[in-house]
Amino acid sequence: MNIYALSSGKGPSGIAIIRISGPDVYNICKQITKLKEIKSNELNFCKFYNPKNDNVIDPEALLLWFPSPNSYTGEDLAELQIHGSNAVISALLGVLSEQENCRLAEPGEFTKIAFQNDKIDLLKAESIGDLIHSETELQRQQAVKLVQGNASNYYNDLREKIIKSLAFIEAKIDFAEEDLPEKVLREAHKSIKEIHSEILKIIEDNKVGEKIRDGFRVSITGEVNAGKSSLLNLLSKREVAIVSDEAGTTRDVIETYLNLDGYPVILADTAGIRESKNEIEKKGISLALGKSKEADINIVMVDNSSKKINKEIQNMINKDSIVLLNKSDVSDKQNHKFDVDTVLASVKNNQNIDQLINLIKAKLSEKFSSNNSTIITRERHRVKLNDCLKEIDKFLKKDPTKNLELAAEDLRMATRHLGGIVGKVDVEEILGSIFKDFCIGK
Ligand SMILES: Nc1nc2c(ncn2[C@@H]2O[C@H](COP(=O)(O)OP(=O)(O)OP(=O)(O)O)[C@@H](O)[C@H]2O)c(=O)[nH]1
Ligand SMILES: [Mg+2]
Repeated sequence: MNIYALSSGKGPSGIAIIRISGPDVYNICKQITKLKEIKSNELNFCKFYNPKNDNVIDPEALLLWFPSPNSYTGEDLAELQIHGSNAVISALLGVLSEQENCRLAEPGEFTKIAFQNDKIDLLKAESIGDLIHSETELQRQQAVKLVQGNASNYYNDLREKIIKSLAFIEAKIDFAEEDLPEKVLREAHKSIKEIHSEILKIIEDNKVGEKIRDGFRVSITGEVNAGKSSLLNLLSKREVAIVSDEAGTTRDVIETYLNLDGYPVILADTAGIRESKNEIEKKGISLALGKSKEADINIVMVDNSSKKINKEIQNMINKDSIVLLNKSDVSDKQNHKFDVDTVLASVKNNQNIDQLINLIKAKLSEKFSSNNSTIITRERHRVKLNDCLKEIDKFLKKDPTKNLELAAEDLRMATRHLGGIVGKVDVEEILGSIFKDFCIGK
């Protein structure tokens, strides 16, 4: 079967790219271009036709032809560069749909075939997905590192180290009579112990990779009427939340995803904290307190002119908070002191908000700094690493010179879990979940 899809974004655009992959791509391309010969790995200047009636679909186009196995999918693959209008795109897609053994690709199918043909491993497939979906600079940088295969090499190396130790133990089992010194077993044990602490180090990372992929959680809490919703609207550059001088306007948690100067952030506006008898408002306040606890950074907002700050608000302030004393346009002398980062600002006049953004960024990068060259970007990797650790734990609890069969089985399981991250085993179950998030044409 041959598959085709629009690989560039939806038109209209200057150029659109349609990809075709499969065993009959060469013939299909000959039919629709009428070229006598198609040169591989270079640009073929051509016209695209509807072979049924010889109508020209695009009079000036380019064809790139990558014969198997040196293509993205590992199959024969062509990239058709055409004028990017909706009409040209749909006419050419229509012609392709009429070719024999040719159907529209499913989301991520080109990458899935690349994986199945051993062109890429699972980590790379996932990271290509991340690169396509990256919205902020930090996400792009993280995806680029993964696409370049640093993490794959790292996991493969670890796995090979375990396999080496496993080989010694198996040798001892198979050649029990022969003279294989016990020292070898102890060394294998030692090497596995080192791997154990390495994996522990990767896991204890404050989930920075996942945060960069999914967004850091920042909450805005504090006094009623302090300007919390105004801040949400200012940072997200649109009217997300209702702003009013009536105290207690916001009740629900309002979340918005934004790119804060390269940092992906899920920003939550919440109900102001005060004594209230209203059941709905009380619920909102309880949600607000919950958000402040689960946030990576909590912006506690207070009106700088406030005489006294509510106890409950004071209790929220900790090392993960930034206090924002708002409405400096009304009173420009700082009226309250705190022993955490504090910014005196005016949301209304957009004054000192850049200082707030810089503080958020500094705090995030401090809290989530990681010396690890390998970062975990998905829960799937974390689960596999934890499973691997469990097996290694079992192994390390055993006497290095006894129960060798059982010890070898622990290590075999450990390599399986580690291999699962890059896709060496247990592949089928995870395939679907990875590729379904891709776009069609990739
Ligand atoms: N003078 C001044 N007024 C502001 C500033 N920021 C917000 N306001 C005003 O303060 C009032 C309350 O703003 P909101 O953004 O609704 O405050 P809130 O904290 O979300 O209020 P609740 O949802 O009721 O808790 C509105 O009238 C805003 O226009 C500021 O920097 N200076
Ligand atoms: Mg509000």
